[in-house]
Amino acid sequence: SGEYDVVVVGAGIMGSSTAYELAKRKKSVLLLEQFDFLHRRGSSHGESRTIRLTYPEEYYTKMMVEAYDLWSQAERDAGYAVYTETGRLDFGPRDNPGLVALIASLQKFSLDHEILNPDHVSSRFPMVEIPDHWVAVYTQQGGVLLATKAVSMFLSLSAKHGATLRDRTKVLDVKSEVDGVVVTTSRGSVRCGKCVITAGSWVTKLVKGIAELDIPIVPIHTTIAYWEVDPEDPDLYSSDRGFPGFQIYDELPVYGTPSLEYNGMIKVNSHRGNPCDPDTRSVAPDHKSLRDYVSPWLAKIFKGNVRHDVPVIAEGCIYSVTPDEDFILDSLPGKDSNILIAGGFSGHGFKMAPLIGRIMADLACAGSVPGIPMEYFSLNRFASNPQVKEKGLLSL
Ligand code: PYC
Repeated sequence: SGEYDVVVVGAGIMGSSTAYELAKRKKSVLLLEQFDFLHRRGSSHGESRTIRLTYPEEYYTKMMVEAYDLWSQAERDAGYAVYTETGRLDFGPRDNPGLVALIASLQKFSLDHEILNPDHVSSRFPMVEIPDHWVAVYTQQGGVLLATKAVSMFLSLSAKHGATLRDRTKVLDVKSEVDGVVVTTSRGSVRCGKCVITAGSWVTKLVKGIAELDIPIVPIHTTIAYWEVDPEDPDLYSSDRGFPGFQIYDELPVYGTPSLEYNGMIKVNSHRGNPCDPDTRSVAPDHKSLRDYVSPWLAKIFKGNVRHDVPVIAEGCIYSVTPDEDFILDSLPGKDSNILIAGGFSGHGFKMAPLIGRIMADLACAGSVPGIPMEYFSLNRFASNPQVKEKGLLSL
């Protein structure tokens, strides 16, 4: 047992970056993880995540400008890199609303980009072919974050700045008292001023137990897949040959990254997934969804250069999805206001991790967050608007 300014529950990318930011501000911080640090059962593990400025929503584009800066600061503090710039190509039908909005966001903030027609795409990226009525947007500032290395970086930085880190410690209960919070774990209980819950797919179960509140986050089982490039030219889709991270804007988004972590393979996945229970799901890859949603795109845009019937490596992962795919960054209502949650990252939050750390540290330390439109991330947006816009990208 002990006393801390803040206990952070869940040591994935969001918990570790929040602990880092709080520790840098000289708060006493305890970071708890139910499994081993860097485990593979949640949403933070693996080789890579995409990072991009390109968002249809202006607020995310603006947030990414700050997030990029915070990634660089953390890398400087650590003394090594987790980001590789590969460039980024977003493409789809000319009138796709997401693509149209994304271009408008880039223009609004005067961020460098190039609009490319299909001929430009073929001459600039000879390994890619897009249909005639499509358009592409290229941004140099885009690429790949090494995922497990990034979590490890924030864990090390948290410890370096004084945080206490404890894994194999399951949180059993979080209870509000008049002047703080008591966190009961499988290894005893601890008091704190604030408790920040960054438990990914486990947020819903934890909060239900704490406050009898149904938070609308649905865990989705997804599959990460690596596909073999023609062995005659295995570097064709490497960033050394100019191949960028990409996303296809179509009914079902498909995205990918160049060969970085494994020679001769590219990572291409869909946003498709099915609801799951994070405690009991099978971690097996969903080969049917890869066959149905990814293989046809590989055949279409990669000119037969990528073996598209079956991936070489495939692994399950989890998204924790809100109905509008915006995050939840808020305190619990009423007497539980010293308990904060950061969740519902909906498959696109990793790239913003250091900014989420900054936001949660502001919320915990000052109760307000300068420069961020927090109304998009409030808990009560669901209560006040039961018709909250459903993006419906996932098979919820
Ligand atoms: O936000 O770029 C993204 C992304 C790719 C895969 C999942 N999310």
